[in-house]
Amino acid sequence: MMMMMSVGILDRYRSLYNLADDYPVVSLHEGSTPLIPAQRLAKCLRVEGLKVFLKYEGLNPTGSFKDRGMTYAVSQAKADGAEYVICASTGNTSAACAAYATRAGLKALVIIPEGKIALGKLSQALMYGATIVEISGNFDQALSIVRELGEMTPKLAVVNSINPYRIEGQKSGAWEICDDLGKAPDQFFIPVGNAGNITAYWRGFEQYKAIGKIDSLPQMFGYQAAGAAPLVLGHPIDNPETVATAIRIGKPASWDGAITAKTASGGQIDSVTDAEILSAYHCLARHEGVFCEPASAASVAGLFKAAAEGKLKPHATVVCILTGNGLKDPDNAIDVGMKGANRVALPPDRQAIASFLGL
Ligand code: AN7
Repeated sequence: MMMMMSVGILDRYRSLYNLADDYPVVSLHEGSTPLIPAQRLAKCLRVEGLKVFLKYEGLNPTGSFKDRGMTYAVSQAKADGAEYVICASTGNTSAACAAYATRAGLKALVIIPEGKIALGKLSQALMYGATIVEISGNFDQALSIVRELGEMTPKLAVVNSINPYRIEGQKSGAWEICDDLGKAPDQFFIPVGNAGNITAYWRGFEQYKAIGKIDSLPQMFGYQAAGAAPLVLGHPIDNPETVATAIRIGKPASWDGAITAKTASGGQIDSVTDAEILSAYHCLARHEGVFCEPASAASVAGLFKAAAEGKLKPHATVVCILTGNGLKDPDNAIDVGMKGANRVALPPDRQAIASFLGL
C-alpha cells in the first residue's frame, strides 16, 4: 500500500498559491483539519433537516488556525531575507509565530498584553524560544507598536494579519471545507477578533467560486464578544473586555474585510455575551466531545443565537469554525469544567472507591 504523507497547506494547494518550484516553504504540516459532524448540537437547535459541522482548527500544529497563515508569512519573511519575525498577539499568533520562526531559523519577537494571555499560549511562546515583551497595555496598543517597528527596518517582518500572506494562507480553511463537503456550506459561523479570519474565509470561498469549484457562497455570520464588539457598535473601542482573551480586541485591523464578508454574503456580525460563550464552550465539550478554547465557542454561541432568532434555514448545511484548542486555556477549562463535575478525593482503597460508585 502506498503511504500517504501529510503535507502543509502551501503544498496541498500549491497550484492555487502559484508557488515557484524553489519557494522556501516553512511548514509544520498545518491544515487538513477535521470537519466533524455535530448531530446532538444540530438536534438541540430544532431546525428541520439542519446539518451542523465543526471545523476543528485546534488540531493544527500549534493548536490554532493561525498556523495556516503563519506558514506563508514566515516562508515569505525567509524568502525576503528578514532576520526577525515580529507580532502583537492575544496569544495564538505569538505561539504560531514562535514555532514557525524557529522552524525557519529566524528569531521571533512577540508583544503581548501583560496578564491577559491564556497559560497554554504563554507556555508555547516560552518553549519555542521567542523573545517575549509584555506591555502594560492591550492588544490594540501592541499592534500599533508592531506596525511602527516594522516600518523602521526590513530586518523585522511583521506577521500579524496586516501581512497579506497571513490572509492568503488562511483562505485554505475555506477550500478544505468545500473539498470535504463537495460544495460550499449554506451558512457559516466564525468568531471575530482582529477580523483577519472572516476576511480570509470569505475571500477563499469567493476564489473557489470564481474557479468553478463551488457554485454558491455561504451566508457569513461573525461573532464578537459583547465586551469587545467594535464591529457591532460601528466604532473602535478603547477598553475591550471579555473572558475570551483571544478576541479581546477593540480596533480590528481587517475591519473592511469583515464588513465586506457580511454585506456581500447577506450575513451579519453580531455579539454574544461571555455567559453565552462559556455555555457553548461547556456544551461542545460535554455533548460533542470537542474541546475548544472560549473564543472559539463564540461561533457556536452565535449559532444558538441565530437559531433563537429564526435565522437558520431548514435543511441547511452549517459550518462552525472552532479556532483554537481547549488545552490552550486550562484556567477557564478548570473553572467551567468544575460546574457539575464528577470529582472526588478518596483514599487509595478498592472498597472506598467501590462504595463511592455504589457497587
Ligand atoms: C482562538 O492571537 O488575534 O478575527 O493575536 O486566537 O482573525 O483575529 C487571535 C485571534 C478567534 C479571532 N479565535 O480571529 C492573536 C489573535 C481564536 C483566536 C480569533 C483569535 P481574527
